[in-house]
Amino acid sequence: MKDIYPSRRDPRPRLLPRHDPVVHGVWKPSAPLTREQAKQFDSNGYLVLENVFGDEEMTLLQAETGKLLADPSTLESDTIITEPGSDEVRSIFEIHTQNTLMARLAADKRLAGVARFLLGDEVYVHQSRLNYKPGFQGKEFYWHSDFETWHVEDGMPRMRALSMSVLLAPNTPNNGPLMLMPGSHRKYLTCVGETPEDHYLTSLKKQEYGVPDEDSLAELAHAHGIVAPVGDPGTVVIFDCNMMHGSNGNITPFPRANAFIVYNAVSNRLASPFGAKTPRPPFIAEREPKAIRVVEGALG
Ligand SMILES: O=C(O)CCC(=O)C(=O)O
Repeated sequence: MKDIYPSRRDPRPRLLPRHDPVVHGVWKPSAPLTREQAKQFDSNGYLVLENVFGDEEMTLLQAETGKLLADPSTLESDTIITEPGSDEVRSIFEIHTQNTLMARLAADKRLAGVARFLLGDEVYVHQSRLNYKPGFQGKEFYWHSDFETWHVEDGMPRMRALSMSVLLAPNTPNNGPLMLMPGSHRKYLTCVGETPEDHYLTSLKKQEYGVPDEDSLAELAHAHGIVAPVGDPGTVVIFDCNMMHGSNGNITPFPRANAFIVYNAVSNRLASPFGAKTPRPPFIAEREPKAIRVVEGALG
């Protein structure tokens, strides 16, 4: 397969054109987003939906994710990533296959229905994770485009995927909310440096390859600005797979827990990695897509 998004090959970074649409579905009045929301997602590359989940649903989700953190013994040990330099849980991967409520969340029409529309196809969960970012100990996530990594290390062919971050705790200006460069999804920034073998063993704590260079980041930030959407539990932040994003560490006592569900179009299933010898394991990148059966109604 021809690589239209080559990265980690050249000694210098480049800003390449995007060859794929951002909104793949055709808007009609029955779409799960308004025409205005679809346009916003197209031009900004992200969308914030408030009060998607109600208080009772959030209580359930918070209790369940709290249990996962308090007693991770029920989880596959590989899927638990600790913070660099401490035993605090940073991320738990594959939450949608390890927990019934998380599976139900991923299939929920309010998320998966919107993903189906934006991606213009049936969708499956490419990756899911709980990013905990504990008070005082939660470290940053450096700037990156998810697509760059998913393309190079997992073999995702095209830009036809998106992430949904479901806020489980208040995300405030202070506790390391997600930061985005609106509009940065329209160009593809290549990175420098060959991918080492089993890169994921270290990159999930702190990424060192597939990291954009500072000059290009500065150029993007000056051109597009940086936003950091905040919100209460039950808010959902949707962002395109090629959005430049990251977040600061959390030195407040207030944890910032978010569940991320990544949806990919079924037609965009993974090929061989475009820049790594072996693909990453399925708990990070699903290689056998099964279209989600979307479920309607309240969680629980
Ligand atoms: O949780 C965050 O703030 C950012 C997470 C992120 O960018 C990632 O996991 O790829």
